Amino acid sequence: MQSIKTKVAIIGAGPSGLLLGQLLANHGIDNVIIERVSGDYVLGRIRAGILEQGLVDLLREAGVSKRMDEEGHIHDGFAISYYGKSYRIDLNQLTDGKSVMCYGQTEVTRDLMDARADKGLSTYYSSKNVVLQDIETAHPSVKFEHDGVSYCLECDFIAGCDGFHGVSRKSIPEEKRQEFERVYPFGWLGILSDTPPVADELIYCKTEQGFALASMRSSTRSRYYLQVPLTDKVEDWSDQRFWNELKNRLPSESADTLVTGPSIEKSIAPLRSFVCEPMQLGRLFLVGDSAHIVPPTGAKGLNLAASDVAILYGLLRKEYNGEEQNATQRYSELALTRVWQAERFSWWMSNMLHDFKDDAGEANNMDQKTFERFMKSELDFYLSHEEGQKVIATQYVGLPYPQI
Ligand code: FAS
Ligand code: PHB
Repeated sequence: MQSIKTKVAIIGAGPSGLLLGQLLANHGIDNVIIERVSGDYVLGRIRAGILEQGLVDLLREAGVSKRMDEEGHIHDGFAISYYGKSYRIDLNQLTDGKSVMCYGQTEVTRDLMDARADKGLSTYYSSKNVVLQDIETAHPSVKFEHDGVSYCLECDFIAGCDGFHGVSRKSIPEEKRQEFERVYPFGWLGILSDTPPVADELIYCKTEQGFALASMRSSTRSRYYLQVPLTDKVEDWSDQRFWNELKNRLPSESADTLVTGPSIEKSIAPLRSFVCEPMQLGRLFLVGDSAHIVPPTGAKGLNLAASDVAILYGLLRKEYNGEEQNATQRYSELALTRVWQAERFSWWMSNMLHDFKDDAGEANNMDQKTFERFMKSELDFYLSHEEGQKVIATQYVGLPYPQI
């Protein structure tokens, strides 16, 4: 067993782990990342596409924003198409000038990986049998295997950035954590294609046939989603079937101009709302998807991971600078307020924009068609009043990060 030491052990080299590692290293706080899969495998996952200003600012602070600023697209608004009638949510006008950045999570991750490699920081990809030890003591450690060698990484703190299926949350004994969950009775079938986006801004569509989203990665690469039953499999959906159904759900002026082409990625993601409380135990902190999951309807998943990183980074700095003893013990309480705000917004947007009338599951103890009518009226109210649109816009651009 080889013994190695660092200040902060980071489990997971997704956006949470890489961003935290970069910020800490820039501040002279040594850290090591342990990742279960290869870097290429991490980059192969197609996920988020919209960055809140908070995440944009963090990437700039981390010195990892050059390509984002060159290739990303600022979006001042987005559309909600409600049974074919389009409403533009003017983010700029409704939030005193705020906007969002359209730049894929894959690119954010690639930029962070390159920056970490440039700094020569330690990242153990393709690691096995990762075990967290002594998390409730002042000397936690992480056991893992890499390239056939067994290691024990001694550290001051462990940041569990290992996603929903990681080891960190499960390292908190069940009796010391509470889990809150809502699993949605449908999934999102996503397609990536090297075709020009159907519109300059995102279009969220609520239709009789179900939800659809028209998004993008660049002026030549599009990302589209369709609500599909949980029983559907990717192989049930040829590209042609996808494009035909997307045209059924897009507003007519977009359906008429949609440019189709071969999919370069196609997958179905289940939707869930999930929160683990607390987000820490002793010197283990749960960050990003290891602590919470949101349905992607509100574009909050990656952005919520970013605010967790900002909070933990700020508290670790205070503790290492000697500004506040045990500052990190405030992490969970500070993070959870914003987590629940994003969870509620994502749940609310999912309820309003998806079609529930045929789903077998019970929602709010009423039959689905009644629930569907309530949600249809809710969305109609918020779209047809500027105050209502302001409620949507204020949360879509991202609520403020807590003061550390
Ligand atoms: P991640 O899951 O990205 O990263 C965790 C890392 O930990 C992974 O690399 C994993 O391999 C590693 N790991 C796991 N177990 C480990 C172990 N035992 N030891 C070491 N490493 C381990 N968000 C949006 O905003 N918009 C979207 O459209 C969107 N679409 C999504 C689609 C899918 C299919 C999924 C799953 C998520 C989607 N999300 C979306 C949410 C997503 O972007 C997450 O919020 C984001 O990846 C969170 O980043 P991390 O917290 O770093 O977790
Ligand atoms: C995406 O581009 O992948 C995307 C954008 C906004 C969402 C969800 C996904 O709400």
